[in-house]
Amino acid sequence: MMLLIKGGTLVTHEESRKADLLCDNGKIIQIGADLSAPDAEVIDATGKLIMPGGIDPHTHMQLPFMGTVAKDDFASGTAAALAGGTTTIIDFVIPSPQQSLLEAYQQWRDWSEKAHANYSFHVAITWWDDSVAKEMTTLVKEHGVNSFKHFMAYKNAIMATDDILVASFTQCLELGAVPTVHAENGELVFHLQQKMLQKGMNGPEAHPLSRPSSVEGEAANRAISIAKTLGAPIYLVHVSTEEAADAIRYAKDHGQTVFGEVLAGHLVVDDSVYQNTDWETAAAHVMSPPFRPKHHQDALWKAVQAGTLQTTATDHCAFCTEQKAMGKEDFTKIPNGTAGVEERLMVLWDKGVNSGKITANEFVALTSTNTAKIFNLYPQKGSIREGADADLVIWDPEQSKTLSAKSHWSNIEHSIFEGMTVSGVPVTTICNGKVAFDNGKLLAEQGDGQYVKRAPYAPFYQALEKRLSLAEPKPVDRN
Ligand code: DUC
Ligand code: ZN
Ligand code: ZN
Repeated sequence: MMLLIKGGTLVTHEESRKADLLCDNGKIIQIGADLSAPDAEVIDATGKLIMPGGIDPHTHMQLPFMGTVAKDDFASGTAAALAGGTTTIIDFVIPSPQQSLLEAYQQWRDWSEKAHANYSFHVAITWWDDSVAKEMTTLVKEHGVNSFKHFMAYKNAIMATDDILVASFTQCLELGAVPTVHAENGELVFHLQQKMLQKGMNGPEAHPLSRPSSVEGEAANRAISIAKTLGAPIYLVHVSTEEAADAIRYAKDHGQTVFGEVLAGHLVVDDSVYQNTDWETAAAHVMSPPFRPKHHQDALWKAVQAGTLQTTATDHCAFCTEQKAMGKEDFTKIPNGTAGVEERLMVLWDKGVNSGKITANEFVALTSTNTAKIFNLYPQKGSIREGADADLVIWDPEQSKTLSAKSHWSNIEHSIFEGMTVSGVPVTTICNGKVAFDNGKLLAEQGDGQYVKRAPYAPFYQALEKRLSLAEPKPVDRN
């Protein structure tokens, strides 16, 4: 059925203007003044903003992790996404060490069939041999994967050591895929965790002490240096410290292709949460990297404003109170993860746009367009133009809401944004040309979400190739 949205203001990463919008067959087919279509379902968007649906480049639905499985699966997690105006998530396939990448990818594709919203996958490189390189090629050429993830932390589990980073970044460069990193020095984390436990520090307050900002700074600098040496681009997920943001800014200033992502949580929550005298509340905030002392928030906002960090995400990885209790006697066993896929846009609008830190157009860039560009979904997604996918959010900048686990769609009993009142909320979310969420009601069905293939991103690879060929070493002619 056709969908006609009338009377609203279109807000994209480049402009804001009043226009009607007609969608059919999952696509935007016409944009203009006073459009009419007799058979269409009409939405009155007077006084509202119409923006590209959010794209969350970092979620973990149904992730098997630290001895349990994340509570939000692809059904509940994408329902929460739609409730918050996000129409596409990029989740992570994380093969166990020695597991075939293709086998793990197929497992995640099976799990994600029940998604209400669109989804795509990064694939993690957790081990290395020639078969991994071969399967990366198959994933890029046949399955629409154009990014690979490397955990520099989680020693004795999924940690990618330097030899793996070098081999995998080299293969990414060959394939035109983007290497991404979780930048924390896993050796230091392991060492500091043991030290904390030896001191009798076994509660959640020890978690941030085992992962200080220098642990992230070291790994960020190392990953960026490795990428620089190989001539590969690099994307740092969940940048949470001034040190890592500085490393990205320095590299960009020196001509390197580096991208940085920041989580809504890291922008607004600080490390005082780990001092909460209620164990469950403190443990509910255990995620990695941890929430940081407040001055990092200021540095992150400045990095967002300066363009050092281009994307916002959530790392949505929901563990309930019972699961968190696995670490009651030992903080290193608390499953790492928090939710946020529903709240990201509202938090960023309220703390970013309402406070004057960013414009509405920059909000669109940060929540949708930049991710679409980096991971090669643009302009199909992340834009409002004829021919683009009809993934949209209708936003009421005047409406307020108090965020709470009591009313969120995630399957867990706590929220890192508990009690925060935000102004500016999504009222209707349109996914693949259909109203998927409207005024508190989920209308999408399980399976409505579509798998989104992503081709390798030619433009920045072409630029890199040119740069690399200019820098080709030449032997000295001694004749
Ligand atoms: N950090 C988390 O908090 N959860 C999942 C994985 C990660 O890196
Ligand atoms: Zn991570
Ligand atoms: Zn993550």
